[in-house]
Amino acid sequence: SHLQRQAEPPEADTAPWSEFGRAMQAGLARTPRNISPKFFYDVAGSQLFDRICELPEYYPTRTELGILAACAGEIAAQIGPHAEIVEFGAGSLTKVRLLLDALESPKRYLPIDISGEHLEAAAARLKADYPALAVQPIAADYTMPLVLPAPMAGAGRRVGFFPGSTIGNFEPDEALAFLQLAARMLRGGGLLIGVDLVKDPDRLHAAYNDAQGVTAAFNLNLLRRANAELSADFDLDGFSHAAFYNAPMRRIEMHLVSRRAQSVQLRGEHFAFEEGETIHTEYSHKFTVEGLQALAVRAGFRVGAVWTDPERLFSVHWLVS
Ligand code: AVJ
Repeated sequence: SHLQRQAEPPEADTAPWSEFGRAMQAGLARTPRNISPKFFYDVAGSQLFDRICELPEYYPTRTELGILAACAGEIAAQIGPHAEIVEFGAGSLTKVRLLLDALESPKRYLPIDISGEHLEAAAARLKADYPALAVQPIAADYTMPLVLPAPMAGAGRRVGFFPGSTIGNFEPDEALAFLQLAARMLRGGGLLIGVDLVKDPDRLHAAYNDAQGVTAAFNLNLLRRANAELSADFDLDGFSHAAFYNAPMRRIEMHLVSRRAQSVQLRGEHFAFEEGETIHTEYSHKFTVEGLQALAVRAGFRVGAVWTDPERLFSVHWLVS
């Protein structure tokens, strides 16, 4: 499940106000250039991300699944019976199954995602496997305040689920704002959140510079998408993938680097690139257990249990609201 990873329907270049188009145009006009990682996730980008999750170097997905499987009983005990689970940026709906299987008669599942169509299909499949569970997908941008339906009669705690270290994509102030929003939304319940931990920089570097080049393809897919949806003329061989660990900032940064001086056209506007000039495409912040807990407390949560893997690569936190 990942932040806004679902595809939006491609919009013709005659739709000048598509969100992607506006963001790309504004991002190219800025210095330094940047674009939000949420635009990675068109259909091709979502498929590339699924391949990333399977890579030998990309430990987060399988490590988090391992933690959820190993600690499901303890997690379920914290959450209690008849819970209502609200998932932020629900993707494949695989991780939540581990949770649902462990919970005592979960009452309702409310997956929130901006891509309504994909969400409906995934929710229907889930519903078929959990006939006793009320499944109510919500097509919305969860970084904006939204009103959740009233609790069902007899419902237990309302619990947020935010796995995958998706919070790492946010800038620190955005992460705080999200947690504040979640704390308000989940009052009387809690949040189960997965975050990637600070570790050996070589391990981090390898996870974002895989040998098969899938992460590079995922990054460059943004330019392919701009060409396809916005009639831009990015030369895909003219840019290369760069990902590095910024240790003082505790984050992986991904960029697209111009391999030569060149000009790119987007909707009649020309953007000049010098050799080596970059478009920043993603931050992936890494946390310490204490750092995440301090942020959660600032946002209005009370710190509960935390589960990690034996290598302490990844952590899953129970935050009480
Ligand atoms: C889905 C944001 C958690 O930051 O590790 C994976 C995205 N980018 N490889 C991450 C990603 C490059 C991923 N998140």
